[in-house]
Amino acid sequence: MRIDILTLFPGMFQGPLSESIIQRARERGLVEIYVHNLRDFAHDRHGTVDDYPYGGGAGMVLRPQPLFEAVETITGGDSSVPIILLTPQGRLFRHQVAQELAGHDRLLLICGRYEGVDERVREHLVTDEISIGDYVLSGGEPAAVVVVDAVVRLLPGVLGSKESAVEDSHASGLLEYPHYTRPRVFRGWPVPPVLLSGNHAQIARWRREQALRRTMERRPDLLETANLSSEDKKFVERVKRGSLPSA
Ligand code: J9T
Repeated sequence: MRIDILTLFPGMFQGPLSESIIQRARERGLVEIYVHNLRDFAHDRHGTVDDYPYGGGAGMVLRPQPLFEAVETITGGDSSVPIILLTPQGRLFRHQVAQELAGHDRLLLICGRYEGVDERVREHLVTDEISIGDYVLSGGEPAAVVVVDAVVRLLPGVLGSKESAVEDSHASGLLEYPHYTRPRVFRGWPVPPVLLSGNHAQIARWRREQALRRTMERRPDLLETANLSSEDKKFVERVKRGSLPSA
C-alpha cells in the first residue's frame, strides 16, 4: 500500500511513523508513506495557504487552490485514490473503517486545521471525511497518525502470527480479556489460577467470558453488533440475570 499525507506540519509525522511496527512495515516494503508539505503547493513566495473567511469571523480558512493542486499532483489524476479529509465532522473511525481502508492500494490523507477548510474542497475534491472521535484537535495530524497505524497493522504480513490482528480487541467485536505475565504473585495480587492450570480449553473459555463481561460493563453498545455464539449469548443472559457471581 502507498499512503500520501498532506499537511502544514510534516515534522509532526517524523517520530510516529518511524518507530515500531510502522517503521518495520516500511523497511520490509509492505507500506510506502510520503509526507507532503502543503506550503510547497502555494503560488506566492510566502507559501500562503490560508485566508480570511468570507462573511467574517475568527480564524483562517485553508484556500482551495493549494489543496486541489497538491492532490492533482500527488495522485497524477488517478480518480481511484480515496482522498480522505481528517475532520471532527467526518464519519467515526472504527475497526470496520480501518479494514475498509486497508483494502485500497493507495490512500491520500489531508490534515485540516482546526479553523476550517474551504467548503469546495469537501464538495469537489475529498471523497471521504473521517473523525477519530468526538473532540476537536488543533489539526488533523494526530488523527492521520491514528488512521495510518490502525490501517498498517491490518496489511498482510505486517504482524507476525504471534501478534495477529485477528485476535485483537475490536476485530472480534469485543473488548480484550485481561492479560498477565510473571510473577505469579505481585505485591500480594495473584494471577487467576486458571491461567496456570495448563488446561487450554478452560483457559480459552475463561478468556471468552472475561471479554464478554468486560464488554457488557464498559461498552454494552459493542455487544449489539458482536459476533456471539449461542454459548456466548447464554453466558451474557446468565450474567444479566445475576445468576453468576461477579468476576
Ligand atoms: C482539525 O482536525 C480535527 O480537529 C480532527 C480530525 C479528526 N478527528 C477529530 N476528532 C478531530
